[in-house]
This record gives sequence, C-alpha cells and structure tokens, in this order.
Amino acid sequence: MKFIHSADWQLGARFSNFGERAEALRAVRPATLRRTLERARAEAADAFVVAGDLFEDNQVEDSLVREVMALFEAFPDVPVFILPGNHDPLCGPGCIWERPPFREPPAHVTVFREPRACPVAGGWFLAAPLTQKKSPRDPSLALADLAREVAGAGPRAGVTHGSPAIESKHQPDDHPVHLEAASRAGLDYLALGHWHRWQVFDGGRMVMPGTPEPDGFDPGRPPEGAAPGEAGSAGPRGRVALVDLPAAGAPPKVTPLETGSLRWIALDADLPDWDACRARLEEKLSGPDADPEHTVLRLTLRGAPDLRVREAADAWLDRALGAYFARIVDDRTVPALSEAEATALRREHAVIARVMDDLEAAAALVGGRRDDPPSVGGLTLKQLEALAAERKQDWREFDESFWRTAREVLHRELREVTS
Ligand SMILES: [Mn+2]
Repeated sequence: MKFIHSADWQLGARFSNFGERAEALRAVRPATLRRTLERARAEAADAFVVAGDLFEDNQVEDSLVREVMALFEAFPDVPVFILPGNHDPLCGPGCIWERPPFREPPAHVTVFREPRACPVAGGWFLAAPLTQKKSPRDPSLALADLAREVAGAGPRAGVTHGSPAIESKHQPDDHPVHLEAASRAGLDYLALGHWHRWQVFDGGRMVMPGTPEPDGFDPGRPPEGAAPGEAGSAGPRGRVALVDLPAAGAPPKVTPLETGSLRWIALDADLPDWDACRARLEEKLSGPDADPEHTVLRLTLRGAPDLRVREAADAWLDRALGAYFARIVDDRTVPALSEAEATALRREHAVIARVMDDLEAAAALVGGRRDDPPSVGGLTLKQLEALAAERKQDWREFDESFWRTAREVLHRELREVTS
C-alpha cells in the first residue's frame, strides 16, 4: 500500500497583505497541486490523500472549487481521498463538500463524510473527518473503533486532522491528537494534518507533513547560524509524504518529497547602522542560495534613522528587492529628531522634559554608562527590576536601544500632537 499523504493546502488563502502580488501567490498553489498529482502518477501511488484543509475555508470562490475538481478529473488514474479539516469542516449544507462539484464527485474522488473504513490496495484507510472549527475532543479516538471493525490482513492507515497534544504547545480546543494515537488505535500509520511544518511522532508512525507550499515566515525556529530575528532562510520549500506500508505490523517507510516552489524568508534591518546593515543584506540577498524569483521576502526595518540614512536605504531597497516574487517591507522605524528640535520640545513641555530625562537616564543605567545617581524618576535600579518582574518581563530585554526607541516614539508623538 503506497500513497502520497498531503495536508493543509489552504487553497484560496487570500494573502491580502501582499497587495497586488496576492493574486500571483494564490495562483502558485493549484500549480503545486498539479505537480504533486503528477508525482503521485509517476510513483504509481495507490492513493493521493489530503489529511484536512484542502481549502482555506468554506467561503472560497466557486471558480476555485471547480478548478480544483478539474485538476483531480485530469488524473483519473490517481484515486483521491479528501478529509474535511478545521478550515473546511463538514458542517452543513453550505460547506464545500455539500455543494457541487464535491457533493457528487467522480468515482475516483472520495470525500470522507463520516468516520469510516475504506479499502485501498489490500489495506485500509480509516478516516475521522472534522465537523467543526474547534473541539476539545481527540479526533483520533474514533479510529480505534474503526480499526477493530476491519478484520483480516492488510496495513491500516488512519487519516485525521488536529494538534499534536504537546504539553503547552497546543490549544485545548484545537482538536488535540494524542502523541501516540497511531499505536493506541492499532494503526500502521496515522496521516495527520493541521500544523504547517513537517513533524514525526509515535516512533515514525504518525506524520504531519506540513503545508506543500509554504505560507508563512515561521518565526518559531530560525535555521542554524541565523542572526536573531531571521527565520526560514534554510527551511524546506514545503512537503508531502510518500508513504509505503509494506505489511500489517511492519514499520512504515516515509519519504518527504519537496513540493513547494517558493521559499519564505524574513530579514531584519537596523537602519541607523546602515553601512553594516547594507553589507549584511547584500551578502544574504546575493549568496549562492539566493533565488529571488522564487522567494517571498519580509524585511523589517527598525531604528530611528535620520533623513539621509532613510533616503539612502529606500533607494537601495528599491533596486535590491525588485526581483523578488513577492515582498513585504515592514517599516517599524521612527524618524529621528535633531537635537535642536528636541531642545525646543523640552523647553515648551516641562513634564515631557522630565520624562525624556528619565528615559535617557534609563538608557545610561542599562548601558552601564552611569550609576551615579542610580535612579530613574526617583526609582532605584532594584525597584525598576522589581517592577519589570511584576509584569513578568525580563529587565535585560530593555537594553539601551529600547530606551532610545522609547524616546524617539515620544518625540514623534509630540511632533504629531503639536503640529
Ligand atoms: Mn488545520
């Protein structure tokens, strides 16, 4: 029994924060689906499984739903098995699965409409579809009953959708799945969907392949050697699992297949030190692995650059980022004021002047450049530490740049209020 296990296609995802490139991003996914179906055909797979979230939600355009069905129809030799997930649950008459064309699909396309066992190539699919967006119930519980119903030889593969129930890493109402759900239900393999990164559990018998086409910058785990705030640059381009179940009771053979065509990369740029920053960006963006035509880039700009730095940065970014498939420039900079402007503001606003003094004192304190007098606004450093601890914050996160930024934000607010 050999099949492709995919999940979380999220077809119809809107990508509205990408403006005019949203349409291009949306168009990539059906193309990836077509290539993956071609791969299933080339592997002579017995089935192509979607373990939930084929669609972004039940409101996606009918034209897309028809386009996806037309794709499946173009591969009549590839049996397709679709499990409704939490994004596209089987939740009533209006949902995708109860409307044409998925209401009455062609013979080689199966939608799991209830917990059921389905014979495939000498083995079984045992499916537990989702009927609602959230639930505290483990959807894999139904699989043990199904496994008992199918007597006889042949490997048994479960299919469901939910969060691996990792302590403190999942929401209790997000369809938690026991970490040994495959063993517990007596399955040879459990095809899971929901989280968007490749993960393996239960001694290799429970696999979450992640999304076949990446859709986020994944701040969770930066690649080895990456600078802080930088994620995804060494990550895979999205995957499905090629699963081979040789016999009942035998360990599954699982091969990750890279399917995605785009990488999503997040970079940070601290503008005040623009020369160093540009050198680092140039190195990152023009290395041997750089592939801007197939990269979605998010660049976060920080700091309080003066006008000259800002203009130089904008001109360079315009040239350097033009080739990227799609990009977001997340501007978190605050404009720096000249000392003359700051002095004028202080003269006009006595209370603000006090606050600015305190912010500067705080920056000097944490920078270790001043400890006499060791106080800010009448508080000692110890009292400040206690205040931060009370708010469950680490004092060390408030470095000099934090206080400098606070000062610049205050400047900006004042300028807006007084203008
Ligand atoms: Mn999901």
